[in-house]
Amino acid sequence: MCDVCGCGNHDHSHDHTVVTDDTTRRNVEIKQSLLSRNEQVAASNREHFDRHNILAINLISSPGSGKTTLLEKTIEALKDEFKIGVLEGDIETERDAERVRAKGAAAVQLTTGGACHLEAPLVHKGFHALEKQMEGYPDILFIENVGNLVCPSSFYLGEHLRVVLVSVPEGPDKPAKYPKAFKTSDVFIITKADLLPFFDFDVEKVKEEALSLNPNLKVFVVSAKTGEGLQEWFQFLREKVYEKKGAAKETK
Ligand SMILES: Nc1nc2c(ncn2[C@@H]2O[C@H](COP(=O)(O)OP(=O)(O)OP(=O)(O)O)[C@@H](O)[C@H]2O)c(=O)[nH]1
Ligand SMILES: [Mg+2]
Repeated sequence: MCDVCGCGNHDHSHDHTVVTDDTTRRNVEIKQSLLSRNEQVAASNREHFDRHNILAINLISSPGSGKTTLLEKTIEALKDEFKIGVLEGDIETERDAERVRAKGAAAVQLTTGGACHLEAPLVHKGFHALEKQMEGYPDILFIENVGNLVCPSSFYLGEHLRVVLVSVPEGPDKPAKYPKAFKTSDVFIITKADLLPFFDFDVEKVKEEALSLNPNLKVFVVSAKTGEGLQEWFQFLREKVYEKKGAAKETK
């Protein structure tokens, strides 16, 4: 079992084999070394993105919250304004990459083969494959993490923005139960707003709870089905891309 996340996968880029009598101490050491290796590669990913003026966005949520659907809508809306690249994280299958490619974005599927989160070295490798596919660099890189509200919060990938999504049917208690996902994110998107009439989900209360964990969160309430809130999300992305490109010009 993975000492960091308990995901049952032994195929990480780290060594799980060292277990001595003092198992707890060793587990802590292994965890620290894995995280610090991840941090190093994440920092080099970030430098690479900055060098090429790429806005990198890491999407995290439970399985089925609507990450890929939101990406499909975003690609449809912004593909004529920006070059969009996607790294799709899943345990198995190429399905999400196929879905976003069908909307006109370049995409590389990253399959973890069991691990419940993406790590920076896999993103590094996937991004080089994406560069080849695009024969250049995207303006926006979306990284859709493996569906899971726990482990992805602990692994920085080099992103500029981390976006956490919760869909209405998941219930209103997610910020309180999974605080790290909200504390480490920049944006909180409540998805499937069209389903609000059918669930006990008090949007204002959920927002309040999330903001009490992290007052800097930018919050959106959207429905990919009705289009509610999507224009605000697209405008936010435009501003972030322009901000990034403006900052790059100023430093030249
Ligand atoms: N009613 C409603 N359904 C939605 C909305 N957005 C997504 N869905 C549905 O929710 C289901 C899951 O959506 P996905 O976009 O695949 O979710 P995901 O987060 O990418 O899932 P994983 O990649 O498996 O973690 C699909 O059946 C979507 O059609 C929405 O705004 N409203
Ligand atoms: Mg998906």
